[in-house]
Amino acid sequence: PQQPEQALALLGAASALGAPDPGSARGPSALEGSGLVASLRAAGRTARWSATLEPSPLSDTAHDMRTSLQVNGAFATRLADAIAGLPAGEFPLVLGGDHAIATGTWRGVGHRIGQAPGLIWIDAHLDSHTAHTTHSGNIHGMPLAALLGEGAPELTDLPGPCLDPARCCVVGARAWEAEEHALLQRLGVRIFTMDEVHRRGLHAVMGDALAITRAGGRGFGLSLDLDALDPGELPAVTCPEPDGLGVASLAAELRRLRACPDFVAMEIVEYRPDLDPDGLCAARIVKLAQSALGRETMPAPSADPSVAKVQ
Ligand code: EXY
Ligand code: MN
Ligand code: MN
Ligand code: MN
Repeated sequence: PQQPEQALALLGAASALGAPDPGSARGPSALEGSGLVASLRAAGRTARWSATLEPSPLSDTAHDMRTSLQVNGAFATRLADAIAGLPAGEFPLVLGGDHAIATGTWRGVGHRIGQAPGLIWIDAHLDSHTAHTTHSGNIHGMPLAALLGEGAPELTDLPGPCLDPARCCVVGARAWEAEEHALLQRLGVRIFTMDEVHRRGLHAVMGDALAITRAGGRGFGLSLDLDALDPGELPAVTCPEPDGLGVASLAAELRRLRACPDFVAMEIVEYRPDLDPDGLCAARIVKLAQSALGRETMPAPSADPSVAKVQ
């Protein structure tokens, strides 16, 4: 079945093992508690919360790099397997958790559809360091490099295909280091910086991003790092960067995905419920998910006169 008809399978990935702060580990339970499933059903979709993956308790203490790579890789492997194992007709919506979880999400999606998906990576950052180039030592700054086959075996030796750089792009980047930028340039990954978004407008940029990631019609996904949004509108993230995307303008662009039968999976990461006491960010996250995954309109009332009209 095509995207609008597929049932949504929501999968919590409750790991902050890749981040400098543990707060995003509570993202899945906060979003589940905010009524995300009910909101998606209200937008016309069949939806269920299928599971929440928790890191093993042994893995939540501070680590050296080797251990950090191991525990993040182990969690990503579990996530990839869980995604590959979802019923064939379902659309995975993965809720993080820090962005290191993407290391598993998109390998699992590739395993599931039998080939590498195209990927739109909406993020203030490039997330393309390796263990050798990172300045921070934080694994959530590495997932896109790992998905492209670059970096430590703990993050690259996972089930499912690596991504095709020609069908990947970053949208909204405004903070990066030279090494990771050079890596993406070498691989030919298109980077639509926040400057380019300001110059050309998000609609034109998203049009290009869709053309790149949908090439060949073999399936594409969206990885939404919430720190791509402007911190004035969505501050509850671990690595806020000024001058980001507007929630309303991104939501308008995400509605384009409703019409894409080759849209195969989505993830939303880096939410910090501990920084969102009034739930304002959660409500905006729900709106963004509804924009991407809602149905255009509720089914038209039956033309069959025998069907009672609901008043
Ligand atoms: N490039 C910086 C680092 O490697 O630590 C910042 C990465 C931020 C990662 C967040 C998930 O996008
Ligand atoms: Mn990110
Ligand atoms: Mn298989
Ligand atoms: Mn980011």
